[in-house]
Amino acid sequence: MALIGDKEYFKELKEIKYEGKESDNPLAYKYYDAERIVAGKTLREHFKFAVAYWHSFCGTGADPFGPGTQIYEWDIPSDPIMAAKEKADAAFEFITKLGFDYFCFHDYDLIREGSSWSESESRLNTIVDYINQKKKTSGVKVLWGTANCFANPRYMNGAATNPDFNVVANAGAQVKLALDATIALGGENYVFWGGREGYMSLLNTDIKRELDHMAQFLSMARDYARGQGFKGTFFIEPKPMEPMKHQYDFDAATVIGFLNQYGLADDFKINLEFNHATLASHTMQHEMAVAGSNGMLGSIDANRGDYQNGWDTDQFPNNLVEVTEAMLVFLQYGGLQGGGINFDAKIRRNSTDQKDIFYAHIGGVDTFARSIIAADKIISSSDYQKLRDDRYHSFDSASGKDFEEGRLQLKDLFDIAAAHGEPQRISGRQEYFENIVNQYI
Ligand code: XUL
Ligand code: CO
Repeated sequence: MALIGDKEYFKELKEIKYEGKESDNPLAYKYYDAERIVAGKTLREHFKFAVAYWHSFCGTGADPFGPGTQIYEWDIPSDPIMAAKEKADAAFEFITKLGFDYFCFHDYDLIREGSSWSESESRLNTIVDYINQKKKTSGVKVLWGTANCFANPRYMNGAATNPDFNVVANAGAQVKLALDATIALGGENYVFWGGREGYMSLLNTDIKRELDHMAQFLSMARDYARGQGFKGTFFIEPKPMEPMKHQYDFDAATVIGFLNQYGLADDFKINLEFNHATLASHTMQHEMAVAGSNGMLGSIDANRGDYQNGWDTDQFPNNLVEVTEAMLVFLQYGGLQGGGINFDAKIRRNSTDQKDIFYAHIGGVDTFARSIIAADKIISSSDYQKLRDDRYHSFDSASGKDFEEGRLQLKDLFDIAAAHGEPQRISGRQEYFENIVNQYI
């Protein structure tokens, strides 16, 4: 694929191709053959892989103990428009070299925030026009857009849930512009991650009012976007904590309860992230099963946490057992509803070669490809599905079926129990299930 800008940023790298698992080339896909059909769809269609603009083109590796270590040529120009255009050139070069079809962005990943709403609006319009030209020539698309309503100090007490209405109004202004940009870029979805929607201390917080405000705000954003012709899905991205002590979108179950309570469930689904699931003391598989069984499995932010550290390390995924179990749930619920797999992941601070960001994405992509292939084989070739179904066999006929279909009363359970006596012990066979997963990886 031809490069779009005139300047080449990732000079050491060519397009990444599928070479198969026998290849020794570290800059090739070993499992991700985009056109391979698995469970009735190509891998490209299943995954809709996306690059996260913020990690790959903005985050330079800074942490609370020191500045960034990765120097981005495109961020150097002092003119914000020039810097944003160079960043877009670098981004499109990177995305097309990886063979990805999508990217995701926050508003001010695309261009630096202005000093007034009108300046920000005009900057966003300029970069949206520029990116739209690049989209046309490259075929790259927007999986989702979002607003960064957590970095600016004005949001220190929250955005939509801020106790000060003036801040809520500012968050509204920002989300309006981010929706405009997402719609203008043909974004397929729009995400709300409630970065500071929560509390640091309950002593100064009225939870009920804040939740009501959040629902009101989300309804207004939905109505505005629909009025502008946006047909995509809105996703809420759960996270239990960090930066706040407690965040309202704690986990999938909490978000589903909230969406149902406030009548938002028709327009909103869930964007789940591996490291957010583990921060909530869940597994990603758990979060996906909760969302999937409620028809809410919208999109995925792919990464992983660290097994010893508690925080959101956003490492690139490489755990085959974890991702294979997640892909079992993925296939069980028929994939994602409108979303895709966005690598919300960052290379480590000491990964400073240009190639590192390529190795990271290649590894993540191959982990997903290998895992879905394994999960599909587990479902189609092993006893897995039958073993699972058999555990519920007693509900398929007779009294069990009557129970499921609501034809029994509590007194009937008493009579059945009295007539049948103590049930036999039936093994859950967890270790057997675990061995099946390992066998097919
Ligand atoms: C933060 C996080 C965000 C969202 C988008 O933990 O995951 O990057 O995905 O705001
Ligand atoms: Co995320």
